[in-house]
Amino acid sequence: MERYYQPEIECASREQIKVWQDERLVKQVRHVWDNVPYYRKKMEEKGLTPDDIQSSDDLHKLPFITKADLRDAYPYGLVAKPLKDCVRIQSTSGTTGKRVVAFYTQHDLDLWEDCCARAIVAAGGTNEDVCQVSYGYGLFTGGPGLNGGSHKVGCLTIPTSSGNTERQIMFIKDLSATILCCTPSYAAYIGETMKEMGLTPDQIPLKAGIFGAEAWSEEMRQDIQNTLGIKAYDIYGLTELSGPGVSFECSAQTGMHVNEDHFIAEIIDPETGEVLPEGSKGELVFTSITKEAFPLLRYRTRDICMLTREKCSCGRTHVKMCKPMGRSDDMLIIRGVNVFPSQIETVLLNHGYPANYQIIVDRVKSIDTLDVQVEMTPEMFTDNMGEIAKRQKELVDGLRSMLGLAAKVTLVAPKTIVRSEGKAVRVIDKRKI
Ligand code: DLL
Repeated sequence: MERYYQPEIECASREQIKVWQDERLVKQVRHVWDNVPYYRKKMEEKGLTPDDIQSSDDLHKLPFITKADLRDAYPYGLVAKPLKDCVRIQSTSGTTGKRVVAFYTQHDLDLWEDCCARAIVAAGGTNEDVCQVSYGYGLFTGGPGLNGGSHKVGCLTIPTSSGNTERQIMFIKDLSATILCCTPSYAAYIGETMKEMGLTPDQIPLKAGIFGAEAWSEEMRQDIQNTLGIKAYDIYGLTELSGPGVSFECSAQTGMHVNEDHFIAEIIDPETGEVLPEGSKGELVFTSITKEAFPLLRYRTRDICMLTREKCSCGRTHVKMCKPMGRSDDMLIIRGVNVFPSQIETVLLNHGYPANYQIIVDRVKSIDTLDVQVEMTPEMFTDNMGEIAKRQKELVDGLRSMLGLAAKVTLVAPKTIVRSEGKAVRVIDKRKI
């Protein structure tokens, strides 16, 4: 039986959701107009006043906010509440440019934790569960978000944070953790380490995992589910909008319900900014309609995605987004061809390889090169050169038919590729250096 954390909201009628969105958007636009000069200026530049926004049907009139705006306004330029009312900051793990710093009032934290609690309950969590949170704690939103959600559900919460993998496994076993929250790449690493320790899925008490913060394929989901003997649920979010819990997966495991009472989702054409009809693939844009301290209107996420309002078997009524198909800014353009790392991952996993790989892009004599290094599992390891060459060719062929591009594939020995405890770094683009 499907369980919900806030059934009256999660299963509300579409009409009710529209009423909430209309009222809250109008209020939010007034709030930023009154309190954020940066927003007021952007709206004035478009000739808009709050009176132009009467309902969510007028959303498309508002200007977009981009990461560049966040940098321009860094650090306090988009804060909509006096700092004395703000109680927390979180920040992105971004390695390039200025970090994004997001602000929260106590009320914002409370709503964020509700969103994470919905995700945990959708994954089958109750107050009988032991929930191990192995996302990083600190500035990264993963640890604090799921930690708060786990408390709200009443789970016994183990705040391990990421790293120290053997200790993670010791806690899972000794304290009988039933739910694991971490990045999918770290879940795969924990699974691999358990296997090496001789543990089989039936000896591991876990029953569910809530994995997100990075792109992961369906094939990787199957792999993790099999190694850990669990059901693996996706969760999505970004620091700018609070963190994990903007959307989450239910028992159907076919996309993530957006918490539409807090966020309005749109899909736009990333080139023209035009809003696309339901079912189209494009850039995901979110408007936060309940946040007090750091409200963002029409924030361009750069994530490429699709939305569907098809009826879901779980009974939830909120719109579903598919797994993000990569980021428009993570897309590699190799010899003019658009390549998403997730496409390469799909080919590798379909051929039975683990998700331990690295993509190295370079430019030699003005020609782009794509080199994919893939780890063999201990079972498939061989030093027979003929066999290795044959397998490499199979992958080259697979990549050519997926991408329409010639790649070089190098099979490497087990354990050669560095494991990730947080978000995995899959791509090294030497062309930018
Ligand atoms: O990654 C928040 C989070 C923490 C989500 C824990 C889920 C679990 P940022 O570090 O700001 O926030 O990164 C946000 O990560 O725009 C996506 O590109 C990517 N991302 C997040 N969740 C998923 C997911 C957190 N489930 C950026 N699938 C987003 C694919 C994801 N990509």
